[in-house]
Amino acid sequence: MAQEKIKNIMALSSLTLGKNEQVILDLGDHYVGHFSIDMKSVDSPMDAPLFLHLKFCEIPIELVENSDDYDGLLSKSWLQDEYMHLDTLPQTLELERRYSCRYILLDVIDTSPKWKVQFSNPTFVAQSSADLKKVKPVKTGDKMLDRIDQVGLKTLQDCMQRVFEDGPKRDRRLWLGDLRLQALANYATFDDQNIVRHCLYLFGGLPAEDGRITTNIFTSTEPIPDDTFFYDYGLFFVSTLSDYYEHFKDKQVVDDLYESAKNEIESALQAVNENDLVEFKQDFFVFVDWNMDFDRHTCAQAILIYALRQFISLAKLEDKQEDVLHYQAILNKLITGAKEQLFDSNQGLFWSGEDHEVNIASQVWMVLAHVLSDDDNKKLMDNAIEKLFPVHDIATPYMYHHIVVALFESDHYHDAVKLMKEYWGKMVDGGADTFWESFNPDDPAASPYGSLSINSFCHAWSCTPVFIIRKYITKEYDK
Ligand code: RAM
Repeated sequence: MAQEKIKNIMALSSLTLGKNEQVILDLGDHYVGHFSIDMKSVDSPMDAPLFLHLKFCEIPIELVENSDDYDGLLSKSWLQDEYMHLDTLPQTLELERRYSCRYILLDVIDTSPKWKVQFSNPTFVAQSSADLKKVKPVKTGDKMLDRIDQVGLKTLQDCMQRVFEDGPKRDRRLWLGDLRLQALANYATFDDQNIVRHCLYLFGGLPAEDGRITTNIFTSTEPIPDDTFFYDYGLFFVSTLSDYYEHFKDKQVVDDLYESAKNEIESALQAVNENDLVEFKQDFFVFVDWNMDFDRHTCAQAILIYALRQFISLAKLEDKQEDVLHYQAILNKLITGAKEQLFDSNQGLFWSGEDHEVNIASQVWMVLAHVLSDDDNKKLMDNAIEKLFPVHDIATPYMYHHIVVALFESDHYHDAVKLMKEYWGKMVDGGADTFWESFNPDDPAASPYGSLSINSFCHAWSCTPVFIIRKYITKEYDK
C-alpha cells in the first residue's frame, strides 16, 4: 500500500506503482457513474502486461474486505471488483460499467521488476436524474436532523436514475416496496412526476399471467418483471397509485391502472379466511423487514386494511359505486376481525399468529392502518413503548421508517424524533455519506445475506427522513 496521503489529485502522477502496490482515490462523497483514468509505464520498456485490480467501494470497510473470501447468499458478481490485463501503455482506461462508490482502489497486482505504472487524470462522471440544487435543505434548528436530511437527500438522488433503483450498487432495479417510500420522499423534495408515473406504468403494465403484480422489475434492458411475489409489496402498488394521485391529482393514471389495482386487491383477499383474518394457506411471503424471525400475520392484516382504504378512495374517484360498497363491507369485516380477534385487551397490544406472538411490527402496522380510534391508537403506542421499546432486532431502515411514522401518527412526537435521531444519527456518526440498506444498531456488521460486503450502502428505502422531517417536523410538506 502506498502510504503517502496526497491531498491534491494532480499529484497522483508523482506516484509510480509496482507489484502489490495500491492507491485509494477518495471522491469526497458518494456518487454513481463512470470512471476513467490515464496510465503510462515508467522505467524500462514494458516487458509484461499490467495486471490491475480496481475496486469501487461505498464505505471504507469494503476496501479492506477481500472479495475472494466472500461467501454470502447473493451473487459475488455484485461486488464492484474489476480485474484486467493491459498489454500496452500508455492508454486511457474507460470502464464501461456504472459504479456506485466514494472510494476507488487501484491495486497493482503486477507490472514486472523492470517497469512501473503511473496513473493520472482520474475522472468520475456522476449521473442521476435528480438535481440536488432544486431542493431547499431543511433548517430544523437541530444539527443532527439537518445532517440526516442532507444524507437522505444524497441517498435519494443517487438512487434516482432512469427509474427509482433500490440501490445503485445492488440490485439496481425497481422494487415495489422501495418505490412506495421513494415516491413519498420524492414528493417532498425533488418532486419529479414523470419518474413515478413511469414506474407505476411499468408495474401495472407488466403483471404475471394470473394478473398479480411482481415485486420488482429488471429495467436495464427491455423491462422484465421478476417472478417473485410478496403479499405486502403487491398491495403497495395500490398504495403508491393512491399516494401519486393524492400528490399530483393526475386522474388519467388512475383511470389506466385502476383495474390492475383491483386485481391486486382481489388476489390479496384470497388469503382472508372465514373469520375475516389473513391466513397464509398458500406460499405467501410477507416482507415487512429483513428480520425473518417474527410472525407477520397481523402485519399482513393491517397492510391489507391500509391498502384497501386507499383502494376504496380510488374506487370513489373512478365513480365505481358497486366497488365502493363491496370493498367497504370487506374493509369493515377486516377491521372488526382485527379488533375482536387479534387485540389482547389485557396487554393493550395486538398479537400475531397461532402462538399469539407480540411484536413491534404488528403494533406499528395496526397504528398505520388506523384500525383503532386516534385515542386508542395513542394508547396502543404508549403500551408498545412501555413493553416493546427500546427497539431491538429490526434489521432495516425500511421498518424503522414505519416505526417512526407510527409514533408521529399516534401523537408521540418526542419519541419519534428521538428514535429517528438515534437510528439514522448512528449511521451518520458511523460516517455514512448515504444511508444503508440494512442496519441493526445492536449488530452493525449484520447482513441479510450473510456478508456485509454485499450490502448496499446507498439504499433508497433508507432516505425517508427527508419526507418525515418535512411532513412532521418542519411541516413544509402537507400530504
Ligand atoms: C432487497 C432489495 C430491495 C428490497 C428487497 C426485499 O434485495 O435490495 O431493497 O425491496 O430486498
